[in-house]
Amino acid sequence: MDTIYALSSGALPAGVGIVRISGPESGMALHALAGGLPEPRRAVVRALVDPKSRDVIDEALVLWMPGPGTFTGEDTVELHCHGSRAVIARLIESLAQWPGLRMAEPGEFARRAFLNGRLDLTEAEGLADLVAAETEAQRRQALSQARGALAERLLAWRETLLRCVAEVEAQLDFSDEGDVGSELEVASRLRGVLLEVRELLSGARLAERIRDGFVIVLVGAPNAGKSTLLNAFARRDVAIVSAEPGTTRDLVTVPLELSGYAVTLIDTAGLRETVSAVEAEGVRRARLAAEEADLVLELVPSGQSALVGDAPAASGGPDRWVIETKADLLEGGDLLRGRHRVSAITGAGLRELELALGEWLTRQGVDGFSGVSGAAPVNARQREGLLRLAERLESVLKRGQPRGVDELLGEELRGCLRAIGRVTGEVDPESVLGAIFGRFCIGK
Ligand SMILES: Nc1nc2c(ncn2[C@@H]2O[C@H](COP(=O)(O)OP(=O)(O)O)[C@@H](O)[C@H]2O)c(=O)[nH]1
Ligand SMILES: [Mg+2]
Repeated sequence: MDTIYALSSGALPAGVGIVRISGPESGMALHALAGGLPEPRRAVVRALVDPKSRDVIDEALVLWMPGPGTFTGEDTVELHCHGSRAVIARLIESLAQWPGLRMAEPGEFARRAFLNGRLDLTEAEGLADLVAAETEAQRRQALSQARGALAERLLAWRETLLRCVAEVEAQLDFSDEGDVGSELEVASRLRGVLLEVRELLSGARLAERIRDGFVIVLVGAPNAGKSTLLNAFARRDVAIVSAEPGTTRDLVTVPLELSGYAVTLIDTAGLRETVSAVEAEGVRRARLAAEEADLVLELVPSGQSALVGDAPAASGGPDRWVIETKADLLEGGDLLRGRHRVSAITGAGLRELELALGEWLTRQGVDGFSGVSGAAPVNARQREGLLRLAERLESVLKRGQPRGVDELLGEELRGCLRAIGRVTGEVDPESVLGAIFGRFCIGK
């Protein structure tokens, strides 16, 4: 096993630059650089000396952490140097000369942690999400995932299934006839697991929205002021604004943060009949985006009636709000209940709309979280894995008339265990690991 090293802290220059070393040679490397090994897990200040030239590279805070109780499970060293490009370059150059040492690949520290059983795949994904987190809700969710919220549930299900397998095998060994009592017992345990899997799956959509952003789509007639409102929220000129109707054709997407939640705001082509093939495609995309959104804002110039009106949202479809635009052009006029009125020119109503959106997001988050206890699947891989597990459990439970414990039942239970193993990474093709760990940065 190679010993790997990398700059694990951020862009240089910085106050501190942390170089991490992991693997069997890390103790030797530290010994050579710092003139000895300090007491394990105690921060000490040492001059780091290039073993060949005897040049002092830097004075650093040094940590020696022998495995296996480390992040990677291997012997690990951390060198907290002055965060200058020259210091880090010189240190890296020095480490590169050591036989058995090489620069780490992206995600290689985390990959070793996974291979050494320090993390399962869901915890590793949580860690990648935590490093990438930009909003408060993302941070909370990623941290809970990295600390094993989902992993714990998977482990508990695995134990239950293993107990069922043991029970089935014991029955097969000791009796010739299928034991119906044991089969019923196994079925009741499986039902318990299935209930929990379904409960977690019910939180999947919200968890994925928290991770990837809630989708809010602006729709309305041409010239309603959609692109102007998008720009106002983005606080920069993202979409082209023009008095010419039919200007926006493609979807224009802006990532935002509102009330601690990640949001993707999408501007669309104005909805109208058109002879232009390009614009018609834009209208098609607009309708599609609105169908898949979490919230649709229908923009209507103040004083005009809405396209779809203020009809309640179709059940299961996205929420729909009517936003009256260009309030500055209207004198007086009552605002219908439940509507918002804004002017992108004067800024009137924008702050209120933003607050209302924040409240809506918070409601989604709070409602969705109750009952899920932060263990929901947070990405498509996890969701599909749990769906497959639920299907397998359902098919075992659908055996129809109890026919007693038999070989087939044991096989089916093993199928369920494999489905769990695929989520935790116990059973996994190399390509999945590559895709997951390749997403990490170097040094993680
Ligand atoms: N007076 C006024 N004009 C606006 C406002 N918002 C947009 N407009 C104008 O309405 C026209 C169409 O705006 P645009 O954002 O391109 O509409 P879209 O077709 O819905 O994207 C442009 O000339 C804008 O300057 C507003 O709040 N007040
Ligand atoms: Mg537009």
